[in-house]
Amino acid sequence: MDYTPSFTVQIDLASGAIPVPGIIQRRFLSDMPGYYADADAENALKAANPLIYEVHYGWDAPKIDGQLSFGTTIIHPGRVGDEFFMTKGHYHAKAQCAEVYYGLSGTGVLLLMTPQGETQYQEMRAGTVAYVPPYMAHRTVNVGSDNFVFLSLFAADAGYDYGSIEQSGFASIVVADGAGYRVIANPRFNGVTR
Ligand code: M6P
Ligand code: ZN
Repeated sequence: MDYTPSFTVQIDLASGAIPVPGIIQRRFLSDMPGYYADADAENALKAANPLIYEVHYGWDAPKIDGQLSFGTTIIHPGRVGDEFFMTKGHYHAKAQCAEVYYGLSGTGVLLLMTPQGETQYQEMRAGTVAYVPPYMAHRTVNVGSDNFVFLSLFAADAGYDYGSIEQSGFASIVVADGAGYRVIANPRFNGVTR
């Protein structure tokens, strides 16, 4: 039996950074064309191409049954038009795999969607544990003026299905409303998603 050695990693709670061994994924606006509802606002930001979010994985988990992946997600503050910076969002390739999020700093909204396009949302801040149920697409949104940082924990072999969300969009979007936010229907959503 090849046992995985035990280990710890230290998360900087304010920044969300996990120092070495770091596997970091960065997503800029150019990595998510057409994801935001306001195409003109997206165009206006094209040259600046802001960094929207980063994922710092805690380790390079073997993608096999029984192993767990975890990492921090750091969504920077900002908007494309009225719509707050957000992750791409995905279903799991093994759609039955659930996931847990734990808020570390800042304020965010977790959007959830069934394959029939029914959405729910949950507000998250430091200390919030959010459960992402099986079969639901999930996307996180930074609705504050600081970084929104959370830990995620999921089956290492859950896999990612990005294509469904890329094509259909999310049925709900999160937009600025004065100093706060509101969750509204996405004008670009185009139906059943998976
Ligand atoms: C969370 C987890 C990760 C995911 C990340 C960014 O940390 O769900 O698995 O990669 O958010 O979201 P996305 O993959 O949709 O861009
Ligand atoms: Zn996931």
